Amino acid sequence: MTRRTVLAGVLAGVLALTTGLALAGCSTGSDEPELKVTGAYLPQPVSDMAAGFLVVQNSGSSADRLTSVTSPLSDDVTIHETKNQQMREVSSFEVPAKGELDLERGGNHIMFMKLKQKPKQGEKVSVELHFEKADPITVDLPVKETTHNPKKQ
Ligand SMILES: [Cu+2]
Repeated sequence: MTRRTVLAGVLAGVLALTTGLALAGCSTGSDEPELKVTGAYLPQPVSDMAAGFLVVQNSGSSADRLTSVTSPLSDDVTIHETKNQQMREVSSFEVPAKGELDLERGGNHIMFMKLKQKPKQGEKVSVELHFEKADPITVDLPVKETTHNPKKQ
């Protein structure tokens, strides 16, 4: 081995070491939202409108926002909040860091208007959730009976 190759080897070792440290530092201080969807369902609709419910959990240390929802069920899908028993469209919902966004009966929900067909109990409705930072998430909402409410079971 020449002195030069020894030196190169030492340099490579130092580089590998510092890169390793940088990566370790990155994984502990991640500021990306880390999202997971649970408890999704859609009560069987009784008209040409339907509502969808789910929970978005964020285990990351950075907040995100649900900005829109798309679905093959309808070309008119919006996100609604309910205040004083009146619902209204909102432009986005916060998914707090180390927290969750709850879409539940009587509160925030996904609103499907002008349904292309009426899904029946036992079927599934696919939706794609779009976020400000995180990649879109596709979820299948199982169609439940019209009065289904997991909080009351
Ligand atoms: Cu609504």
